[in-house]
Parts: sequence; C-alpha cells; structure tokens
Amino acid sequence: MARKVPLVLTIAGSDSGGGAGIQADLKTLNSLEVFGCSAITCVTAQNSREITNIFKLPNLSINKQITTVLRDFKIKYIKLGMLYDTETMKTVLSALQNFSNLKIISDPVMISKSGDSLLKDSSINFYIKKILPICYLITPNIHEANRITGLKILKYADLINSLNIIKKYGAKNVLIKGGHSKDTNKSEDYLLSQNKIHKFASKRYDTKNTHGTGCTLSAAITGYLAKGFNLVESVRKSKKFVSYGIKNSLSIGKGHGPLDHFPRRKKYE
Ligand code: PXL
Repeated sequence: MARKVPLVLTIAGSDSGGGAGIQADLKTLNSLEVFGCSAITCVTAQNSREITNIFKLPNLSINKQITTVLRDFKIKYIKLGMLYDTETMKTVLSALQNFSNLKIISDPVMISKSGDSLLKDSSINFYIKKILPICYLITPNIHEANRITGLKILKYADLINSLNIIKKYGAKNVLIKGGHSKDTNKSEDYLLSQNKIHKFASKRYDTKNTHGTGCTLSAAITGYLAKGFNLVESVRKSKKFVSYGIKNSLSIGKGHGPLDHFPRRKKYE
C-alpha cells in the first residue's frame, strides 16, 4: 500500500558531536515521523565544548544536494540552518531559485554555544537583504535579533519593535526566542504573524545541556508545518517538544550536552 509521509529538506551544517545542526534536525524530524532529507553546507568538527574545524562543502556539491532532492521529491517545507558565509548563501539561493511554492523556515544561527562563529559577521547584511525576504518564518534568539535590527532588546517595547523591523525586512512571520521576561523561571518566545503577537511560555530548566536547542525548535516547527498544523499550533507543539528534550537532556561530554531527541518513549509504553 502506498504510504504518504510528510517531507522536509534541511539545509544546514553537520555537527560531528551529533547534538546540533543537521543531526539535530534529522533526529527531531524522525521523532515527529517526518521524513528528513538533508543538504550539508559545512562539516563542523565539534564536541560538547568546542568547534575545532569548519570545512565548507564545494558550491557544486551544495547545489546538487539541494536540486537533486527537490527535483524528485515533492518537498514544500525547507529548513535553513548554518549558512556560514555569503558564497554559501548565494549557492543555496541559486539552487532554490529553480523551484516554486517553497515555504522556507530559517534559523539565523550566528554563534554556537561554544562561542564559535557560524555566520560570518561580514555576511550578515547579505543574509538580511537576500535570505530574509524569502522566509516564511525566521526564528532568531535575542542576540541574533539584535544583530539583525541593530537594536538592543531590553524591554517588551524593544521586542515588539524588533519583531516589526524584521518583518519589514521581508520575513512573513517572525519568532523571537527567549523574549524579555522578568520571570527567569520561564522561557518566553514571541511570534509576529498576520499582525498579531502570540506569546509562548515554557518552564526554564536549570541545565547546561542545551546544545542544539535552537536547531531542534526550528526543525520541529518545520516538521509540524509539513504535517499540516498551522503556524501557531506548530510553534506551540515544538516548544513542548523542546521542553521535553531539555528536561530529559543528556550528559554527554564535559560541556553543553544535547537534548533528548529520541522518539518519544511514552508512545510505546
Ligand atoms: O545551534 C546552532 C548550530 C547550528 N549548526 C551547527 C552547529 C550549531 C551549534 O553548535 O554546530 C552545525
């Protein structure tokens, strides 16, 4: 019997430590029973504490990974992770140009938990000019939102201002993670969608094992969208997925360990 399955393509960097990047995306999608395809932009060598090497894939390889998958599979939802530099972004844009009706979700990863650069400073303007306008959703944290807008989010009004500016730059929907909150027991995210602000609050867990949290959240949102949920529902469900992952995070390595991406065990009990 023919079985239909939701599909997602993630275009991102490989994390040899397995907790972030392409690995986090694919594990997350698998857990949601979404079929994940991947196009790798860079191969990073890393553990829970450090990135020791970043190897850029050749432009032709990136182009072919994307176009070969999209030419055969009916994929609408695409997640963008680590894009590293202007050359890589140009390659991705040119590959995507051949396809229509794509919904692109971009996690504008700039700096890793270990403090390493995942998007060159000199390439941020290109990201704003060329990637932002093609996005259905962008999911910056406060640091990334500040880099994009040039503002500093200190209070609620700054957050709203930042959401509106990023939307003006061309992203259809904007989710700023960890929005301003006096209550440090909570993690609050704010979504600007169709001129409405939606707040999503979740418990903040006291753990250092949060490597790959951003990748996991945006991959989950992309997966839920591919499954047919609307954006607000997808964000709500993804926050729950991430919360569970942090609550059950894994102590692997001496630095920031990864989330629990295993298929949710409850289902089988
Ligand atoms: O979490 C951001 C991120 C994205 N992509 C890759 C990473 C990281 C963080 O370490 O390594 C490849």
